[in-house]
Amino acid sequence: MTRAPLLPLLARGDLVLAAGAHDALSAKLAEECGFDAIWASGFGISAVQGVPDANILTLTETLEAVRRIVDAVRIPVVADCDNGYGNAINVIRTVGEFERAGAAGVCIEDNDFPKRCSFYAGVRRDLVAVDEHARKIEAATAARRDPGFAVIARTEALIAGLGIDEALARARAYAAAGADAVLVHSKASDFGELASFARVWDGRVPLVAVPTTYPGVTPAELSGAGFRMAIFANQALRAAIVAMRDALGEIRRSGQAESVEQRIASLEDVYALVGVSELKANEQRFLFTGSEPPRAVILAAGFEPQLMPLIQDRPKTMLEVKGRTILDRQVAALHGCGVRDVTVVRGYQKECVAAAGVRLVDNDRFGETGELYSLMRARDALGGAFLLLYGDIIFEPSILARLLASRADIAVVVDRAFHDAYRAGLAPTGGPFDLVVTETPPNGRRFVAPDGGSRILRIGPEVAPADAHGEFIGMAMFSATGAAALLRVHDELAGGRAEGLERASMTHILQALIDRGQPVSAVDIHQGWMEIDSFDDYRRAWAEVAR
Ligand code: SPV
Ligand code: MG
Repeated sequence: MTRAPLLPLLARGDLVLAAGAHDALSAKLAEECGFDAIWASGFGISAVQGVPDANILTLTETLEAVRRIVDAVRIPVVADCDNGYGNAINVIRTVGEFERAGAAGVCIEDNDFPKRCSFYAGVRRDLVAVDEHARKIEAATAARRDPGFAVIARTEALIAGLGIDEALARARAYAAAGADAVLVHSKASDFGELASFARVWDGRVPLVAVPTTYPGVTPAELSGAGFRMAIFANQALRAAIVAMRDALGEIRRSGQAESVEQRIASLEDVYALVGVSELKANEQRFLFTGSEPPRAVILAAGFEPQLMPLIQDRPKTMLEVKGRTILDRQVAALHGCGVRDVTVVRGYQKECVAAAGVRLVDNDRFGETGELYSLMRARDALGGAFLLLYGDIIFEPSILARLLASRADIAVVVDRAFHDAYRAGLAPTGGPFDLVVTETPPNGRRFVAPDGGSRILRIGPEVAPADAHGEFIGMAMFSATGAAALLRVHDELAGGRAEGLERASMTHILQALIDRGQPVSAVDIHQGWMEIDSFDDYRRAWAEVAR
């Protein structure tokens, strides 16, 4: 059975619009744009190999290209098989190969072997005798396994200057030999020649046109004249040439990619076209055994005016503490725990953010958005288990190791020292702090957390210090399930246009998860970390961090 048949479309009556494709990507774009079918163009497939359209490529090379196109789309693919790669005997193999490759049909033209592209001027142009081509068409119909596999006969009589009578005689002979449709090619600069042909055509099989040299013809004119399919054979290829030349020329002139950044496809666009999300899903399903390290996302986009002028020329994460930036310290700790896939979300003074081996993504709206928005800039890193780190904390690596050992779907590091300090009247000044209430409050001087960690009931700056059982330090881990829950709740809130979502903090989304019944567990620590929120913090960091 032909995978995506063309013949029912041709029988539909209205004009079938087919786009020429030269590879899988151009075919995907044509499908995305809503074309009914793909024309796997010999002209384009040759051009992308840098050779003329003159049977320079072999059957197998073209077949390979067609296979990739067929695999990339769901709509029917018509393979441009030039002259069938030889005589009727060669055609038998040609049809077998292209049918097995999943094409919806083949088009075989009456050019002699080797063919010359219809538009090349000043080249030899010989057609095979009408009877010989009719036998090739008959051989093609005899060779197909599925009667739904389309055999389109193409005559080059008008291209060769043989006139409408010859074109008509040939089209009739090919239809009589069993062709499902006849492509009448013309290189006239308007539709007049083909319209004249169509007027004398008896309509026994549908007609196909390739409006390359007469691009002004309208769909209504084509269908009014009796054409059932229009093939826009090479426009995508020509558009790509202009776009590539333009971008490359500009980059060569300016010496920077920035000059074209706004007019080229985003990387995300490319990822979507090539199915990166499917790749990730498959990795999750088939590769990860559960013991692979998670990815890490460091949020380092924000600007905090109270730290001026300390952060005048760099973001907080790039502040040095005893010769190493905070970011370097974090990345070293992550690497030390085997976490090598690290994404840093930068915003304020983004040009200054640098650390070996990290991937950088931008939140250029850092001034008006919150941590959640920053996190979503790294969305492609959230497809499986991931660690979240605020970019302004210094911590003992053992804390990271404890977090990584958690089996919870969502685990957040909670410093229980806050509770004791507050009780002792030593709670730090400043704030507001990201405080937490757990279901197992610390009880007196000694405390042992339940297996798997205490469940968190409330989290965020709204928790009053007097109620708090600890402080969230800005480190969390999400398993693949936890990450999926986070994205689900985010998308639900985004879909409902939740007010203030763009400004939401991490604790907002954690609380939203808790409110929806998602368990969030505490990994308890007792000190061992610092954040840099003020000059005092920075001074203390210098004083306390060992070299
Ligand atoms: C092709 O795209 O390869 C075609 C159409 O055969 S044309 O180039 O117009 O001949
Ligand atoms: Mg061709």
